[in-house]
Amino acid sequence: MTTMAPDAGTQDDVAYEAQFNAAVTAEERIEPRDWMPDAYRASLVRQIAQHAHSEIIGMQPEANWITRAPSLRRKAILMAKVQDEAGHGLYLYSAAETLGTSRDELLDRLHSGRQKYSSIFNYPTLTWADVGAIGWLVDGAAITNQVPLCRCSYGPYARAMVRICKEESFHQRQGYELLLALSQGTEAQHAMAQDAVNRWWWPSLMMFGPPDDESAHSAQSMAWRIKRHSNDELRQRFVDICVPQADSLGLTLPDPDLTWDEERGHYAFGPIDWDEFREVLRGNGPCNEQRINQRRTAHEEGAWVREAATAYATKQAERSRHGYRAPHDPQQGDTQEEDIA
Ligand code: FAQ
Repeated sequence: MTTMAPDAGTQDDVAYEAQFNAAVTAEERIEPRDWMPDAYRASLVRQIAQHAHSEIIGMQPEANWITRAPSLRRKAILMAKVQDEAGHGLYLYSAAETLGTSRDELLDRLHSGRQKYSSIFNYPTLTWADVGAIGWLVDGAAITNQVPLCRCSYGPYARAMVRICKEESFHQRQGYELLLALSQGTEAQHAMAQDAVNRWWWPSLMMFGPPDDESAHSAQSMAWRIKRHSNDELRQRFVDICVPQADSLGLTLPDPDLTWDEERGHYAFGPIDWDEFREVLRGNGPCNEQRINQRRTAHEEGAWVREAATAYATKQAERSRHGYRAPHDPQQGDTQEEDIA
């Protein structure tokens, strides 16, 4: 889409809104400098920021196991995965910044509890098998939810999602492979894998958000083509994918009501404990306090990095304004080598 934000008085908002709606209907991408309704901008900032917060808070449960990974190979894989999640946070905060909010402001909203992050990251990782269950189920749910976001109407978010989904796919596979190794291992390893799946299954279904009839944003987000499917549709898709995968893993899903519904062509599943979901969102999950405290501490302890990066950027900007690099002056320690280091 090419309609630029209007100069005052050139065209009224009604006409711009009509053009915006036509672009969305025609599956054109909305770009940062295009005109967009304030509510569209606000809803995108809300969703993208909460997604970014989920990625960086989501580093904590698995990072808990990096020092205790059972082999060098597992440790290298897990470190790469956790680093990817930091990267996803970075792409997403950058996408949110294109809508006119700063990363500082978004982090402030997270730290002060004004913005949410995914409920799933408020559960503890009790055993090594939890790393596998997170990869298989949590990343699996994330991919199911996020592949349609690659077609989101807002360009920067959609493009960020393409790369994120590729990486999530690797994450999901490593989790599946880890669980398979445990499931086919000793009796105790199999039991550990089963226990992890039992604990992560229901919270993974909650990741898709409240049921459609309680979802405040779905209808508008789908009309704007931010979301492409409802929460319940994606949840059902995830269940349908997981049932045969659990079978191949030699594990069971902790739901006695899970049965194939011939008529609908989907698996029927038991009731989700939405009271538990609401409690977690209110801050009363098993790890809410620990997660947010650790995040705030990490932010405070990283202040010196932000200050150094800002000082460096200011110095670089100063230099490029003057069009030259300062000559080597050992007294000032102002050398190119130091800059590179
Ligand atoms: N947890 O009206 P809806 C990952 C909130 S990334 C907490 O249905 P919407 C990668 C919702 O925000 C996981 N809050 O909302 C990874 C809203 O609150 P608000 C995150 C939730 O936006 C893997 C209110 O409830 N993924 O896992 C949850 O239409 C492994 C009403 O809900 C994304 O963020 C929840 N589960 O649909 C990282 C994907 N569900 O804003 C590390 C992008 C709902 O009014 C390790 N986001 N809420 O205060 C989305 O697709 C959507 O925003 C939904 C919610 C589907 C999450």
